[in-house]
Amino acid sequence: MGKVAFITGILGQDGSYLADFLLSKGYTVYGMKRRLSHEHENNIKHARDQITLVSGDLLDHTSLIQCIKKCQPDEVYNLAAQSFVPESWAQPVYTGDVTGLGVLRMLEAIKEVNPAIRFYQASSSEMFGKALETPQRESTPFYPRSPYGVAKVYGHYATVNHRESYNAFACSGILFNHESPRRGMEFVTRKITNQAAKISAGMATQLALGNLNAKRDWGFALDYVEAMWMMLQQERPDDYVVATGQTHSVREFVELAFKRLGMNITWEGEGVNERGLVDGKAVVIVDKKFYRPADVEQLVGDASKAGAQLGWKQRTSFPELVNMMVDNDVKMLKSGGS
Ligand code: F7E
Repeated sequence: MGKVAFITGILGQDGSYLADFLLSKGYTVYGMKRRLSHEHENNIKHARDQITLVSGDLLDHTSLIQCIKKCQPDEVYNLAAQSFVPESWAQPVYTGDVTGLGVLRMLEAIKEVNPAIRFYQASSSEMFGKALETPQRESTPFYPRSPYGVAKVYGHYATVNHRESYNAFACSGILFNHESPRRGMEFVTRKITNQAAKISAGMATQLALGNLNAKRDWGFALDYVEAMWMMLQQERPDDYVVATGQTHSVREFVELAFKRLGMNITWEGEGVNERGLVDGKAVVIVDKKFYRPADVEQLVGDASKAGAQLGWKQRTSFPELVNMMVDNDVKMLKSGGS
């Protein structure tokens, strides 16, 4: 009989790709859904009839116990979180509760209902923050720079601690930024590709961004969900960095996205006065409101442990990722989406 997976955050980018991946492997897939006043099931609508959604919330321990009793999963993937870093300064306590303590609630629920369940925790490169070594690997000390990063460190150690205290099969995947056409519009990559597509179609004139110098190790989300699954198929639970090993600035991402649309950007000015010009017109501007109280300036991961032990490798290059996202947004606009 096929295995059963229970995914929190199934309506998000990673959850929906993981559901696709597990369905293709013959899994029965359950997803947790919070009660919201409006439906937002876009990312899974192509596979909606193959996924069972159950009501639950990482803030409600009882709901987690009920979900696990109902779904009886072999594997739990905890991908739900308040995951937008700037929002974590606006809602720091809520972020700590969902993104940090929520992990512990899930681990405790598993321990109570069925300790044999294998658990994956979505840890984040944001835990490295003001990175203490480059590239960052599993042994690199954490230095989070946002309430989100702080909460992720809590979730990470809750996972490690359940493994060490209760012998739980609990893994933490330290994933660097991973993007896709399903990425939320508020994250910088999708914001760029969507607005660039609109500018190219004459539906917008400018793209306003914050820190153009920030550098990230950007991979493709579908490649990364495979690593999550691989971690739970090992003999022993462990923690793994998943990354491409390359870093690019926001400015470079902007250049590549516009290039895909046939627009070459030249830059003038610096800091808040920096502008990206196309044919003498400023299409990219900097707006201070997108700066963060403390930013993570540069991240780049070393995924050699995941390569050696899981056999994981990145399939999609950085330019392929940018082009895929731009092409998707162009197509979406043409078909009447926004
Ligand atoms: O920002 C800079 C911004 O919001 C990337 C989440 O999935 O990955 C993600 O966190 C960089 C930052 O992602 C804008 O200052 C410039 O330095 O796309 P982002 P993130 O904060 O790296 C990690 C691994 C996670 O775990 C998180 O959940 O881009 N930036 N201008 C901007 N960022 C945004 N959002 N908007 C701008 O206008």
